[in-house]
Amino acid sequence: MIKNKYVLNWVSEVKNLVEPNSVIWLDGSKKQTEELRKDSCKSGELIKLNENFLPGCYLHRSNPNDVARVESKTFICCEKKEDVGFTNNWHEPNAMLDKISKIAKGSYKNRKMYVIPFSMGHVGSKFSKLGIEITDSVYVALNMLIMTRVNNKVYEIFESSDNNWTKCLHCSCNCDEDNRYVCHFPEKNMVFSVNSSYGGNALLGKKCLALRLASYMGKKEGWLAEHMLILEIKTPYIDKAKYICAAFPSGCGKTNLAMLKPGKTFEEKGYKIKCVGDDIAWLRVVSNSDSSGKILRAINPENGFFGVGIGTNEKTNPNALKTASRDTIFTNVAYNTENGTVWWEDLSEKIPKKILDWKGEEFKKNSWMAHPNSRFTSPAVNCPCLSSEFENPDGVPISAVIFGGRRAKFTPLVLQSKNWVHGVFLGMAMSSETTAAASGKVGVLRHDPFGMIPFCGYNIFDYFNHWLEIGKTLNENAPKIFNVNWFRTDDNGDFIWPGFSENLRVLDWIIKRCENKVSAKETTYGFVPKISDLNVENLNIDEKKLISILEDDKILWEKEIKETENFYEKNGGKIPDEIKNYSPPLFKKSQL
Ligand code: SAT
Ligand code: MN
Repeated sequence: MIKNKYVLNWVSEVKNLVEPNSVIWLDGSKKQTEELRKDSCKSGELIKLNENFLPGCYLHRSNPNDVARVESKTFICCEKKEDVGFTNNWHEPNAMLDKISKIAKGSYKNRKMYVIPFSMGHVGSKFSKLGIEITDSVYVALNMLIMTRVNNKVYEIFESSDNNWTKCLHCSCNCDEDNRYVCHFPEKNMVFSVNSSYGGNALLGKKCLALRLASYMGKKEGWLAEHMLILEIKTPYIDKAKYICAAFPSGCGKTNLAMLKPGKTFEEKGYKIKCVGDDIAWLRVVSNSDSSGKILRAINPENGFFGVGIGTNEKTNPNALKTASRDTIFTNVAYNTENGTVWWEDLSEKIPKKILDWKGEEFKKNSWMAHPNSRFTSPAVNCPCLSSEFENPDGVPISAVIFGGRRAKFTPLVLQSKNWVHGVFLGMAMSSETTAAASGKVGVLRHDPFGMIPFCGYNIFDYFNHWLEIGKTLNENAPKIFNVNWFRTDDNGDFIWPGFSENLRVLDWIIKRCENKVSAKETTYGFVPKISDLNVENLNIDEKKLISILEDDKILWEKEIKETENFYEKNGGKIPDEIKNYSPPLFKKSQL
């Protein structure tokens, strides 16, 4: 137990509200975790999988109404409505607190209350933040033990942390969709979530703390919390590893890119990719060790992966499959009853003979066996390509930032911005087709600036200005900014670019650009590769189609710029003047 009086007061306040029959403090120890796993199998919340094939692995089936984030039920509750901007739902904090406290009142009756002190980031690092999650769900508790750092060192550091930590309260209640709320109180440094036990709504260290609240803290304290993977890349032409951050909306392949396994052609040449993070990056401007100005360094605040099952297989992401082969909780995947393992569409060509779908029901034709947003929760240490820098409390130096989205018909395979300001515009202009990670229609094009539309916890126009400010402090050491699009399709609707391990060819060009090892074709709206500079050795791709996705289409950009400008104006804001006045002027009427 922690003796910090602020912690004890809050835990006792929550206990009085939710009225559990017992309180258990989680310490991350093997023994205690094993007890929780046993309890959860007894209660039916988890199913133990075959120890011979999937050691330490479990299957969880959620309530079928609770399978994704619910953006319509996600609120930022702060004093002034204008502080949250048009991308968030706002609510007055005290009224919301009253409303959800009523829902939570007595909801732990006959249940256990798990208290989980955790650290996002390395315990004690200047990058890190502390939190305490209270939950009545053993499933949520076990996921938190994987996704965050929970150990004795966290307990120690809490003793000298006064009130500097985030209160995270989760109540399963009865999973009532109409009374589901995920509420953030930035001014109170608190998250309160009721009636959902799905990852993004219930593992409160993740999207709630590490993105929505952290982005708000970052704005106040001068750093960035981003929906970004972090990868390490070694190439034969540079001695030191380089680090890249990449922002994509949920379900666009961040985990696959972060764990990319180079194909034979590149592996033999000495290319290596290591993973530092697959979903969230916290970035700070720090002095360079050789005192040559300021650089941007990033950590992954998480301690595990919450990856999408469907789409993960030997070809797309063998490293993720290995990562999820032990000590993993699978959620809403199909169950192979013959051998006690799991399955999802595309995992193997053959559908196992005896199989139950994600709801635990018999196979039905034309229906999903695994839910499209089925997930695996695995410890980072399981990852065969985890970077040794994952544990560096000072983070890694970032050379390039990539923005990307799913765009069937627009934005080239890769485009380099002309400078930081133009790069911020590329982040602002990001749009992507929606995926199953959030409830709602899939495949609809929506604006998703910086992949942060569901996660920026404050006014997005202030966020854009914050990015511009960060750029000023970095000056000539600022990472280069790129935009990528793996998802262009031809007239038959087939993907033109093969993606997955072949994306290394694009990363290679990006690193060469950062190292001034290659020139580029300059267009009005950025730099694109000359066809001779993109390594397409052993790649079976139609040259005409390749040329079509390397082209930067001026007319389409002009339409896109106008559309982006209208979108922001319609929502009561504008593109910052600094971007509009950027030379060559992006928004000059004469160009439109
Ligand atoms: O929000 S989750 O953590 O559940 C996954 C995602 O949407 O990125
Ligand atoms: Mn994500």
